[in-house]
Amino acid sequence: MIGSCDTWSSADAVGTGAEWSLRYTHDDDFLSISVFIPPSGRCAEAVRDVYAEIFALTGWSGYPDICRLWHYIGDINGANADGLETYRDFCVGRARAFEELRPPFGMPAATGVGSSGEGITVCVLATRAGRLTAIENPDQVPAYHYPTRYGPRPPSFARAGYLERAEGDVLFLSGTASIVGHETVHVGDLHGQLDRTLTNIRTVVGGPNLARHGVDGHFGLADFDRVKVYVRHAEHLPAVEAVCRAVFTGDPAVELVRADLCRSDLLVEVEGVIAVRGALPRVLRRADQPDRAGAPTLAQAPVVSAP
Ligand code: 3EB
Repeated sequence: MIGSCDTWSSADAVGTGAEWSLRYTHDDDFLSISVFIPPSGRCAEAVRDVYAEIFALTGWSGYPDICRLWHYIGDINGANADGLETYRDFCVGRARAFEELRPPFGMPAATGVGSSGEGITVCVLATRAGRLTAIENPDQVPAYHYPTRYGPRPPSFARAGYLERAEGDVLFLSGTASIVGHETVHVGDLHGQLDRTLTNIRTVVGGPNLARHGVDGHFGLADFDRVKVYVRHAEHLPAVEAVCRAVFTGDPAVELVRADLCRSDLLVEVEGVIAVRGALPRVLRRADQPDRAGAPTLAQAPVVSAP
């Protein structure tokens, strides 16, 4: 990934700080954390340690539920010093952290994509604002049960997270790709992958699936307020943009990013946010989308950017 940066702003008073290797900022309801893991021949242990710090900070600072994680991984499909793919090495460390430390919120919604820089940047959004439910997709094996042919330890994430809160619920959709069961489908076929990705998204956010998870709600592609699309090959960007702008009709900010993806056969991955009753948390509004026209932003969180 290159040239992309999420700026999270808040109209509330924010606090900022640093603890161990973490930098963080928070308002009343949300805590955002970013951390950079420098490049090395093997990353699993450093990833495990950073996750231990993240779980410790979210726990004792009183924002216990991690509603969203983003991982920007340099040389994601390259090999580490042992010949293991960087993404698989990363998954080993992350799985160890979840096993050893057993966080209270279950699996979080996440994205894991390549970065054009070196090392790994992890961005976290945690909350104390409501009740968080992990959502799976019945057409996909839960990522944490993927078989070992995709790596020694499986990825640790849920397909979505549903946050019920007084101001309005928020659905955080994880990075979603053309995977059925645990297998990549439509290998080498951009439009096939995009169609399957959109089908997976409809299934995850649809009423029957949410009801299965005890969540009252039913959504479609038109309900998304934020959409980000990661595209492996730059020449695919125009076609992917045309399809996405046609189906995400809720006038969200559809952002497209060129990025490598965690399986070398994946061509496209889509993530997003649905804010029920328009209640997008302030930390998820873009700097150019203030919640009241003309209202100044009192304080701005540190920019979280992928290298
Ligand atoms: C997949 O479904 C596609 O490792 O955190 C999507 C979202 C993917 C998050 C992660 C990976 C991750 O397996 C890849």
